[in-house]
Amino acid sequence: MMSKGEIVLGCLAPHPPHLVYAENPPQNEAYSEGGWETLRWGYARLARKLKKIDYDVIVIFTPHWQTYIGTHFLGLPEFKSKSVDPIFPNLFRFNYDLKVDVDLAEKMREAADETGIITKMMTNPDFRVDYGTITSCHLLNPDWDKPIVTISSNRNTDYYSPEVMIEQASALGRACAKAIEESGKRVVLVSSHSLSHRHFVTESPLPEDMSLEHIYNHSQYVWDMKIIDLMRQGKSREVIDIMPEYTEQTIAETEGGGLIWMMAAMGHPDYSAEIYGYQSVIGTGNLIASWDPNDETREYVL
Ligand code: 2X7
Ligand code: FE2
Repeated sequence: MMSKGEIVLGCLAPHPPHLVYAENPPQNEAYSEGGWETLRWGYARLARKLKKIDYDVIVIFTPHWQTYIGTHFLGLPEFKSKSVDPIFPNLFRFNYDLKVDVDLAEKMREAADETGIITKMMTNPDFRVDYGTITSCHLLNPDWDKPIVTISSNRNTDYYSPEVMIEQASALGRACAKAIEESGKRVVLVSSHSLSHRHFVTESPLPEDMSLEHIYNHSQYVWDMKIIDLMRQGKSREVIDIMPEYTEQTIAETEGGGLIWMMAAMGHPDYSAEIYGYQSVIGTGNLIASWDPNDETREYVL
């Protein structure tokens, strides 16, 4: 009998395109002099941990693939194109060629459908994968040697309320966890987003000029620290409970449902999150963190 599949790690992986720009990978057309090292070095450390973990596929939830009717899943074995950030085309024009685990995507779609969630597979070969998926996946696994599945963000917060988002994204998380278990695969979950999200509306002449980078305001910083403190203490349920107020006060990118989805899929961990770094990008708050269900490999990073 096939052994049960499992979630081997959950990652909170912010996706400012600035971080890819700062790395100067060959896939990106723009050129930079660096920047945002606290986040990039944190990502590099988490990427090294991932290299030591035995896993089959990365499943990533992104707020930059926004769907208004249901939840969509990448549904073709390969997507190849150029992803251009609509706000920062000066920083991010990334040539990607990525592989999808369609079998797992279909299983997750079916499990979600069984619980009454509206779902769809994305089977348009010309579909352009969003920069959230590409940025988080590139920084976690620059070798791109694992298949991925991207899950869209159904706009429950905008359309209904933050409370409805908690209900819907949690149901989706539980359905994905069930499908993963039945698949027999070892899966890394990724919730791709920043925390607080008020940001500057003008860009400095040199985007990577770190003398101009700082959090947008102090309240935003205090809220982010509150969330990080709860994560350190293993209080993931409390993080979800205060999320409606947090999201409203800081316009946080948690509104997309990614963290809610991941915490529900992982059964709301009561162990400490591993913290890899926190830094502002054009004034937004960005945290890299992971949840390692394995007591033997879980680390106290920062
Ligand atoms: O999508 C983003 C983001 N979440 C944060 C900062 C800057 C740009 O893009
Ligand atoms: Fe974003």
